[in-house]
Amino acid sequence: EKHVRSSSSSSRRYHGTLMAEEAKKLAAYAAVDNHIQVVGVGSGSTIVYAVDRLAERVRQEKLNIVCVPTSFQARQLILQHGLTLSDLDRHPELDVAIDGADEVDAALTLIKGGGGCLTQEKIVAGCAKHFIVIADYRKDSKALGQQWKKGVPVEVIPMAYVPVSRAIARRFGGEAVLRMAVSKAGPVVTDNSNFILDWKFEHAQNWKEVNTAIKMIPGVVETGLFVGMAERVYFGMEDGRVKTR
Ligand code: ABF
Repeated sequence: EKHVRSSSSSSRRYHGTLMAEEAKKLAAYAAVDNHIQVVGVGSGSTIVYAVDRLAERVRQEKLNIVCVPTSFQARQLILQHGLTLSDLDRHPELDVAIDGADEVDAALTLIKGGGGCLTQEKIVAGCAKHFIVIADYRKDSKALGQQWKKGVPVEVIPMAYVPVSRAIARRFGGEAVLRMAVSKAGPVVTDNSNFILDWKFEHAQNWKEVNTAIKMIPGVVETGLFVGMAERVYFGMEDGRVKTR
């Protein structure tokens, strides 16, 4: 009887414990879902300030943040700031990605990849619920090409850089030039072990179509045209204001 009683009371306790555990789990999940932010961290010189600010807020407000890098540089930044490093395996859905740009037009079409990290930047931005761009006033443009004169970066598989360069020029005009290292000792090699062509286009185009068409050329990994991805851009202005679009 004792055994039965104890078993029934232990089964009640067990049942109670289970309920409590479920309740704990509910509370924990709600907190994590509401408060852990998964943040994509872009590349370049502007993003350094964003990571400074993020790290400051993490310290001050004890924010629970996990960071997914877009490049080796971003990974180093995250680690140097003591932020939690993650990846798309563990966090394939990001709350927000923040990144710089080389040029932003009136429709929020971007040229990116001046730093050579366009492919991972586009992957991470594509996984984010919100993609936010940060730039100084020099990147603000009515139409692509008015401010950024170095062309659209295109990441290519090394063996294909000549045929891809020819195909782009033949089809869209202009010239697609292999990006060389500053030392001129050889081509720039991306984080993905590929080369970069800088396509110096001659006139404005339908960027959505051009982006799709270039991506279809065998050997092209990704283009630095970000069409319909940016949700908002913050420009730091010369007069100390912040302009958003
Ligand atoms: C990356 O860094 C790029 O795609 C872009 O080329 C560059 C912008 O750098 P910065 O913030 O230094 O102008 O975001």
